[in-house]
Amino acid sequence: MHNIKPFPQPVYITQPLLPDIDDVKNMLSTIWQSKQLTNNGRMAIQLEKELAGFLKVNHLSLFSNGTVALQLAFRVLGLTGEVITTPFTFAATTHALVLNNLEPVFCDIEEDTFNINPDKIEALITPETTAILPVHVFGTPCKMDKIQRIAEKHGLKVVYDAAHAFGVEVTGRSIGSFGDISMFSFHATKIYHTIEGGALTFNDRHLKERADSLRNFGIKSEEFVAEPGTNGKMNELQAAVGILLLQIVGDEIKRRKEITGLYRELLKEIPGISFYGDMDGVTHNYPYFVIRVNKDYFGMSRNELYTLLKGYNIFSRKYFYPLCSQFPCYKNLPSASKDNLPIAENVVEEVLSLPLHGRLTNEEVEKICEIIIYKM
Ligand code: T4K
Repeated sequence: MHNIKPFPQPVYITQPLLPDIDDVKNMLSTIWQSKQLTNNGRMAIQLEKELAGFLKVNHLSLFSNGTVALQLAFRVLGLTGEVITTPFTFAATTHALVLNNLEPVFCDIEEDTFNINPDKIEALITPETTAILPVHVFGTPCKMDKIQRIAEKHGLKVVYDAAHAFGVEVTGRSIGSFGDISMFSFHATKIYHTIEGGALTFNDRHLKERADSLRNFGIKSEEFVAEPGTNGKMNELQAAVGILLLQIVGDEIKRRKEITGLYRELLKEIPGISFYGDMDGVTHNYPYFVIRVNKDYFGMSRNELYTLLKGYNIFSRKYFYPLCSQFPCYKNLPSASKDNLPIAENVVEEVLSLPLHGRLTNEEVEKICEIIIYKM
């Protein structure tokens, strides 16, 4: 009855947004003429300024990637001891803490947003806690007001991992303006990218100055190195791609919104398949389309659906399975116990991210949904 053939070419979870190749060649020729390839060149300075405007933040610093940016954010704030964070995230979030000699303390997540549950943070605070590191998972904003109140009450810093949240706003306010520092990733798999790249955003100018120094070895002048820094600079080629993509990322988000709407429409009445909708007052960016698969009602587990789709050349992803707290390097931490993370442990077995990017056609989305609906 439903004779669906596999896609002739692999359909990946994402495909990078690419600038016009002739525009890239023009940018390259400008860079070639200037001979300035990196170290805070013209392109990087221009992109930093344009991005701060686009993201409506007071101060912004560019980095070679999001992970380095996050590691330096902790250094900028002088964090020590323990940091309360979510286990439901990409490995980089937790690794960035540990690479800075900070101990991750895992807090459970909310059932409806997959973000850190602020109601469970206070019980995890000890005299060693210096900060909270929430993640706006899949671009969904955390409960920033609650988190800020807890942080102020206990004298903690807040660093947001906003890797997925490019362009998200809450009642007109940039997601990057909450907390002490936010980190954005500009990796090729993100809505907006610089091939590899990242940024930190700040309200306090002094924090930006410190971050700028730390990304350039702590060098203040030719003859004065103030502190141990690293090499976290964005080069001119990355920045050039970023300048070009900033001009078209708005259209990418619009198209992703349409595709998300189509997925929601086609999958809305399938028993055992659920997903969340838009939030009131939030400008979303649609980075991932994530479904939750309840085997009892759908008749197939998340893993079985993942394998079924693969047979059709569709490469969905189990983001973020396994939980960071399940990694061999973290599973023995006291906060990594299953009892501490009941919601995260359950959610991570059921989530599946379906292909979503601006080049996906409606026909492709319809076919993906048909395969899911008929479990063919
Ligand atoms: N915090 C959070 C919450 C994050 O999600 C991330 C990164 C970070 C921090 C760290 O930021 P960065 O240091 O990366 O800036 C990808 C990305 O590598 C990673 O940046 C991202 N999160 C994570 C969620 O996804 P993988 O291992 O899933 O990527 P990969 O290579 O399997 O790519 C996925 C699909 O995308 C491929 O099947 C095909 C397609 N693709 C990928 C690349 C790289 C392309 O078509 N072209 C490409 O160039 O990690």
